Amino acid sequence: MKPKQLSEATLAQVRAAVARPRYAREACRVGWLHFGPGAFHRAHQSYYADRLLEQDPRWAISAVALHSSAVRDVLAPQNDLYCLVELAETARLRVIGALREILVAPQERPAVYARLESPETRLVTLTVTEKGYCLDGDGRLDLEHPDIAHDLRAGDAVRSVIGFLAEGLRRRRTRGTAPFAVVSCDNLPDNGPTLRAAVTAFAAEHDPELARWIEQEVSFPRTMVDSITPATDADLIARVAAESGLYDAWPVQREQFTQWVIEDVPAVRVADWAAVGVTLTRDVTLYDRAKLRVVNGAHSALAYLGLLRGHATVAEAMRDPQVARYVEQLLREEVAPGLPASESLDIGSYIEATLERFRAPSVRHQLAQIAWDGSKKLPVRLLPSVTDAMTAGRSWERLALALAAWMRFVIGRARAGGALTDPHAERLLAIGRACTDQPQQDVARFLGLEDIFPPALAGAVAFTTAVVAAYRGLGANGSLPE
Ligand code: CS2
Repeated sequence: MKPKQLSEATLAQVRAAVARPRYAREACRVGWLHFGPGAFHRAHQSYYADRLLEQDPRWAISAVALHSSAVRDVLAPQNDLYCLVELAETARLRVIGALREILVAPQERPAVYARLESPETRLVTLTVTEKGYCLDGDGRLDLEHPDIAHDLRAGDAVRSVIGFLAEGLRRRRTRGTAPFAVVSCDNLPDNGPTLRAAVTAFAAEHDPELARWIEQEVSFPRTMVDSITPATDADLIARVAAESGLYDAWPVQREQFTQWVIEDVPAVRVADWAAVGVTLTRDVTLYDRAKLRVVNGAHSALAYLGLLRGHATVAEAMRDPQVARYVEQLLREEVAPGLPASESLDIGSYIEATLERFRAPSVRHQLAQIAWDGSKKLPVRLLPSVTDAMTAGRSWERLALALAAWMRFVIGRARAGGALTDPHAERLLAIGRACTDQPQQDVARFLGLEDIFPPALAGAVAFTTAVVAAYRGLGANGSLPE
């Protein structure tokens, strides 16, 4: 018999081992607006909100989906309740009650603006992935990006998160309402300042006064977010039904480890973050760099190399001794020397802990999921380590190998006639099809993509030579040079 579906009405029937909201949901108020209610948000920021709500009813979340209505539609019969599975040898299940509503922006703009304007909204967070920021190759707002070009002419009928933030802030300023803090939770270096610059640039196109106000009055703290969140699959749905006794149509899962570091500015000191395990600190840059280069850099390297070698998950790739050795050397010898020594973060231990997380057999993290959007990920995860190594005259063969593995991966997809999830998919697949296994020419085709490889780097002979050598050594099936 199919179990009953999770909802307010059935919540009391969930098995005792499953944690559930220890607060009255109906008494909670929305103080937090979030753009992008994907799995990462539901496994990370919503979990922290759920814990904040145990002591403070102001932190229920209104979540805004920018494009698809899928999350809203699936969670509606569940009153926006869903199960979070914390993966470990013995998994822990928790019903999260922090989502108060899910709005689908193109259909519900007035409701989105009402939340953006409300004085009760003190915090706006984002998980819209790298591409959601509509940046150019230099990390600045791309005014020619189709969504931005559209939004600049759209009045308040915008579709990008940048457009919503600028219009929401304009309305608050007009009404004399204090601004909210805007917290980017995406894997971008200097995510706060980058977002501030993008929103300010957008506003400046119509209203330089507004741009100045945003620049001076609105806080965009930097953050570092970390928790490995494999996509939901049928196994997870079945597991939740079996272990909770209720059917959840869209549960989420993540490793047990979770971290959130936010830059300590007055505008975020509105909640008791310490009580729920969130770190506020003056200097996030250190954590942010280490996270992007170590965790995300290694992930992307593992994804492309692992897929070429026929592996499906991170843990499986880590059981391949050659891959495991490669990643460890990549991190210890080529990435770590580019990170500043610090008393608050020991890079050696950080690397050790990261590799341990990658090895965890309970976390089935698909390499194909990490391989998405390579054109947006490589420039922030791997190229900064390359530039540092080149400047310091250190070797960076393994970083070059990761870039070459990405090229081989794209070529493989193109030849197989397969799809590629990437904002530059069409251009990449065309390049992949044009490649003829001549290392010099193949690599040159990729390095010509200025959005990914800054011309100053791609034009450096030392850079090209190293990537060509790595590409030649790698082979089409990811065989590693001894
Ligand atoms: C991963 C990240 O999919 C990816 O590109 O590298 O989602 C990674 O799992 C998280 O950033 C970990 O915090």
